[in-house]
Amino acid sequence: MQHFESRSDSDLAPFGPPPAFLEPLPVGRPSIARGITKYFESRSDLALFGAQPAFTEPLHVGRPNIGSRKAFLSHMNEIFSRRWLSNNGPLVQEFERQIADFLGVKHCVAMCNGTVALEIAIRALELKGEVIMPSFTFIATAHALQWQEITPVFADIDPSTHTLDPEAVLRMITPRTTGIIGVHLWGHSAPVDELQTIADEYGLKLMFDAAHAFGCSYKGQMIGGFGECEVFSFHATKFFNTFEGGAVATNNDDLARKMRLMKNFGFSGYDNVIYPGMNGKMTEVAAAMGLVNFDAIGEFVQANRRNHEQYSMRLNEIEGVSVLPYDDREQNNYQYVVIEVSDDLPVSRDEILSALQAENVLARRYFWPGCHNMQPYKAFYPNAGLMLPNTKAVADRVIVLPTGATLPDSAADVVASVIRLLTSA
Ligand code: T4K
Repeated sequence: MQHFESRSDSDLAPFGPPPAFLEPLPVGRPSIARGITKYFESRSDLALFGAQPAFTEPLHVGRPNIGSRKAFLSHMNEIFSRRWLSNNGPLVQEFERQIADFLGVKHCVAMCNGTVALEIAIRALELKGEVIMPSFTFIATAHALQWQEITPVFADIDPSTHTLDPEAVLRMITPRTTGIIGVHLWGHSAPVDELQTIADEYGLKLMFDAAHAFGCSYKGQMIGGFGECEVFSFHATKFFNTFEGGAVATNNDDLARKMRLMKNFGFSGYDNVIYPGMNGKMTEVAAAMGLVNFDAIGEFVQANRRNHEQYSMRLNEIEGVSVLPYDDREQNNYQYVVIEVSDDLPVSRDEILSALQAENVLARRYFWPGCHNMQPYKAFYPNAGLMLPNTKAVADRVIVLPTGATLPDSAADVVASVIRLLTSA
C-alpha cells in the first residue's frame, strides 16, 4: 500500500539530486537573490546586536498545516444542517474508518486530545504501580500516568536515536513494574522489537506514545499496530491536526470496546452505564478538520521533507552542528527538524537559541530539561537524574527548528548564517 499516495494535487516523488539553490552559502555572501531579507556579513548584522530581524513575522515550530478551506467550510455547513455536533457523529466515524485503514489496524478510537487518549489507554490496560518511560518526552506522557497515581519511572535514552534504550529499561524493572510506554520521539520509532521482548519476558504491558509518529513506519509497517496500543496526537502543532484531537490505534477488540465506553462516561446505550468513564469524545468539527487535512497529508509531508533536506544541507556543513536524520528506508513525516549543537562550540546552545529568536526564528529546546526535572517529578524523585546521563546530554544540546508548509524558503539559509556568524572565530 502506498501510504502517502496523492489525495489531492501532489504526491511524494523522491527528491532526486539537490537543486542548485541548495549549494553552501558562505558567510558574508550577499543573499538577497535567494529571498533572504537581509545580509549576514558580520556579527553586527545579527538582530541580537540591534540589526533588523531577518523575518518580520515569527516562524513557529508548531505552525499548523491547513488543508482545503473550501472542503472544511462545506463540512461545516453540513454539520450545521445536521445539527449533530459531537457524540460519535458521522464525521468522527468516517475519520476513524479512514485512519484505521491508513494505519492498517482494526480499531482507531478518536478522542478529544492526545493526553486524554493516553490516560484512557493506560486505564483500559489496567496499568498500576510503576510504568517505565523515557524522561526525554513531552510532559504529557508522564502526567498521563501521574494523574492516575501511577509512578512514572524514567529510563535513559539512546543518544543516537533519542528513544528508549532497552538496556536502561531493563535496569529500571522492579516487582512493582506493570508496563512500559515507548515514545516514538520526533517520529523516530522506539526500539519496538527489543521492548516487546522485554515486556514478554517480564510479563509487562507495552504501549506507545506515538504523538509524533502519525504516518511513520517501523521496519516497513505503519506505526499504530505495535504493542497493546499506540496513541496519536492531532494537536494544532502536529503536522496532521484536528485543531485538538487524538486517537488510540489497536488490534485488540476488547481494549477498543473498553476505550469506547471509557471515552463516553461508560454509557452502553441510553440510561445504561456499565463502566467508570470520562469525556474523551472528539467533536464533529475536529473530525471535519481531520478529514480535510488527511486529504492533504502528502503535501504536508512533502513540505516537511523539503524543509528537512534544506536544513540538513545547510547545517551539516557547520562544524559542531548536526541535523538528526530520518531513516529513509522508513516512511517518515519529517515533522521535527532537530539539531544538535556540540559542547565544543564557542557559543552555547542557549546563545544560539537567543540569536535565532531575535531573528524571529522561534526555535525551541524541546524537551529540555526532561520530565524528571519538572514538577512534581523533581520533588518526588530528586535523584532520578543519576540514571539519566544521556537524557541530560541530549536535552542540553538540542534545538528544534520551525518547519511546516508555510516555512519561507530562506529559513535554512538564515539559520545557517546566524550559527556560522556566532561560531566563527
Ligand atoms: N505525547 C507527546 C510526545 C507529545 O509531544 C504531546 C504533545 C502529547 C503526548 C500530548 O498530546 P496533546 O494532548 O497535546 O494532543 C506543544 C503542543 O501543545 C503539544 O501538543 C505538543 N505535544 C508539544 C510538543 O508542543 P507547547 O506548550 O510547546 O505549545 P505552544 O503553545 O508553545 O506552541 C508551540 C508553537 O506553535 C508556538 O511557537 C506557537 C505555535 N502555534 C501554536 C498553536 C496552538 C501556532 O502557530 N498556532 C497554533 O494554533 O506544546
